[in-house]
Amino acid sequence: MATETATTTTTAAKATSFDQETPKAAAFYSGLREKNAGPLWTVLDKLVPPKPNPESVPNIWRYSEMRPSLMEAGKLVTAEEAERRVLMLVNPTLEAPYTTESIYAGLQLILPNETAPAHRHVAFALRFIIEGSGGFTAVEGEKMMMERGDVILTPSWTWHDHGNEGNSPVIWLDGLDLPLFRFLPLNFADQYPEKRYPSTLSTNSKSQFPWAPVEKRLKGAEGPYAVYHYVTDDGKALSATLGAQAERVAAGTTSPTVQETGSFVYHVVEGEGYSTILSPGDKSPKDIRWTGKDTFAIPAWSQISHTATSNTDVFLFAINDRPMVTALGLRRQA
Ligand code: GTQ
Repeated sequence: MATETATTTTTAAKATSFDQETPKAAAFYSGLREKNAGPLWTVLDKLVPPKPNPESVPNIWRYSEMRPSLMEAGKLVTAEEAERRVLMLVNPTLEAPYTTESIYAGLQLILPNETAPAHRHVAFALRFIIEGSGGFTAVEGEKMMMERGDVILTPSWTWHDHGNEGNSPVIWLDGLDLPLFRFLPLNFADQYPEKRYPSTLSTNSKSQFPWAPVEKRLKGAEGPYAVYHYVTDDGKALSATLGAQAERVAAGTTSPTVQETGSFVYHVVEGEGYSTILSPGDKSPKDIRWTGKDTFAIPAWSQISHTATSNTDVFLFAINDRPMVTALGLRRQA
């Protein structure tokens, strides 16, 4: 009790010293606003916090809820009209394009015979194919048929269009570094004059990472938990900004708790379970239950573990911001 009283007194005393209510202080602060200036001391603890303080919160977008909305979007607008028919996954405490502070994610739909016209932009994109066959993405002249579980890259400033030559909807998860361009407004984009950029079929593109070899690596790794970090041909992260990883959590087990200076957008490839997330803004951990094809966001510096409740192993895919965090010298792990 004594400690509590002391703390309260200290806080109150501290607040009083910045008191904006006194007419003199209020006049000073509003005078500063007119000069486009402000007193640092009223916000210093927020700007220079003792530990990372993301505003984003853990959130899940269940496929069972998102898929019907995608299908409705499919009736409302064509892929060509929309240019990209995407439902953005917007963090509840933020606005688009923030799925986390650093990662934008969305669910994109292409119906049979549609084309999402060719364009290019500085922003980097990676995609995880969720369902459908006969879909393709053409990247700078390389046409790649999309199969479930593929990761397909659209490097910065490469022409790309998407289409569907099959007879069922094709849906994938988009991951882009769009939030970066809110801080650095340096994104350029270009429309190609034709619907499609000329392309030829490629079956071994460096921009395409099929699921089978990744799954094989994860299954071949010892122990109940394994993580695979996607790398390009020359062993580098998938881009300068965003990267990707896949994980296996053995049936009935919980992965080790990790905490790092980066955020994630997870996608459940297979299995059922839950993630236990203690994000910096929360007092107690949250359990997020998931099943196949669900997508969930995890804020930076969260303590994270995954539990597989299915009687088969769980496979997870995740988009991370590790390349940009590392490049900026900000990478730390607890
Ligand atoms: O497929 O080019 O989700 O440009 C957002 C912006 C997808 C794309 C998105 C884009 C794309």
